[in-house]
Amino acid sequence: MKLLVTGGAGFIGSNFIRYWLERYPNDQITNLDKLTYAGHLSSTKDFEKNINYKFVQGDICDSEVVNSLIKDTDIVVNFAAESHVDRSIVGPKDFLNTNVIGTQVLLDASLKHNIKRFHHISTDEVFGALNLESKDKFNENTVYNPRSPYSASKAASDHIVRAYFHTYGLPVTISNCANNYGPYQDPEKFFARSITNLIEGKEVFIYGDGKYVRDWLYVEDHCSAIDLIINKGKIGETYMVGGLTEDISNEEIAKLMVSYFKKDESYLKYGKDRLGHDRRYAVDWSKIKSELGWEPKHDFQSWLTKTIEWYKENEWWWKPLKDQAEELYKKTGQV
Ligand code: NAD
Ligand code: TDX
Repeated sequence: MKLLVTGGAGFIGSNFIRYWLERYPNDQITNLDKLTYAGHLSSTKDFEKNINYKFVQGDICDSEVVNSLIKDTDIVVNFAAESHVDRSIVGPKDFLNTNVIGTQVLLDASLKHNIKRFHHISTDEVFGALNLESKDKFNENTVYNPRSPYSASKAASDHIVRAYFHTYGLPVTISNCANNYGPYQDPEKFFARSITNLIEGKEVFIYGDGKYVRDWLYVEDHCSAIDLIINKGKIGETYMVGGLTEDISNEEIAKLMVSYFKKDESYLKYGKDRLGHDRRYAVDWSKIKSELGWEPKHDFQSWLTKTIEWYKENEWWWKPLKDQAEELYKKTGQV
C-alpha cells in the first residue's frame, strides 16, 4: 500500500508513521507537511532514512503539490491541521485555511485520482462542552456544537469530508478522538508544557480553577484505532476514540505530575483562564469497541509516568522548542 500522511511532522502524525512503518514494513509512506511552528523534522529522525519513507515539505492547500502526490497514493490519512486552541483564539485565519480549505483540496485530489480511502483525523472538541456535574459522554450521534475557532474549523472539515462521501461517493472514514498525550508533543500543549516546566524547575501553569476535564488517551492507542479503522472500518462511518480516564481534571493531572517530581503544591500556579474554555469532554468509544474490537491498552497512571520519563530522557527534542512555546503564553498572559 502507498499512504500519503499529511501533518506527519506533528505530534500524532509522527507517532502514526513510526507505528505504521513498524507494523507494515512493506508499505510506502509519503509525509506531506508544511513545517509550521508545530511541525518538527526532529520528530521523524528515527525513521527518516527508512527506504519506504519520503518527506515532502508542502501545504495541503496547494493543489499542485497535493495532486502530484495523491496520483500515486492508495490511502490518505489527514492529520495536517492547525491544532492548538490557544493559537486559534489569537489568530483564527490559518485555522480556516488549513483545516477547511486544505481538507477540501485533499478531498478534490482524492476524488480525481480514485484513491481507495480518505481517513480524516478529527477531534471530540467538535461536540462542544459537557457539564461538570453530568455523566454524559459524546458519541457518534451527538450534535455538533463547536465553541472555539479551532473546533469550529475542525467541525467544518468533518462536514465537508462527509459531503464528499454522500455527494460523490468518495470512500471516507472519520475518527473523532479525545486528548492525546505521549512522546513528541509540542511543549505548547498542557501535558508537554507542564512536564517540561517541572523538568526545568518551574511551576505548572493551570488555567482558571483547574477544574476542566478532558478524556486522555495515550497516542499509540490513537494510532491503533486509526489502523483498525483503515483496515476494517466501514466506508462513510465515523468512530469516536477515547481513553481510560474517568473525569480527571487538569488540576488532578498537575498534582500527579508535581508529586512525580517530589515537589509540593507550591508548584501549581493558577492563572488567567482560556477564553470560552470548554468545561468537560468525555468520549463514549463503545461503537469502535463493539464493531472493530478496539480498546485502549495504555492505562493513565503508568503511561503518564512513562511519558514524563520520555521527556526527561529526550531534552534534545523539546529544549529547542520551549522558548517558542513560552513566547505564545507571554502574549496571552498565561505565564
Ligand atoms: P500538531 O499541531 O502537533 O501537528 C500538526 C502538523 O500539521 C504539523 O506538523 C504542521 O506542520 C502540519 N501542518 C499544519 N498546517 C499544514 C498545512 N497547511 N499543510 C501541511 N501541513 C500542515 O497536531 P497534532 O496534535 O498532532 O494533531 C494532529 C491531528 O489530530 C489534527 O488534525 C488534530 O485536529 C487532531 N487531533 C489532535 C488531538 C490531540 O490531542 N493532539 C486530539 C484529537 C484530534
Ligand atoms: O498551560 C496550560 N495550562 C492549562 O491548564 C495549557 C497549555 C493548557 N491548560 C488546560 C487547557 C485545557 O483544559 O489544559 C487542557 C488541555 O489543553 P491543551 O493541551 O491546549 O489541549 P486542548 O485545548 O484540550 O486541545 C487538545 O486536545 C484536543 C489538542 O490541542 C487538540 O488539537 C485536540 O483536538
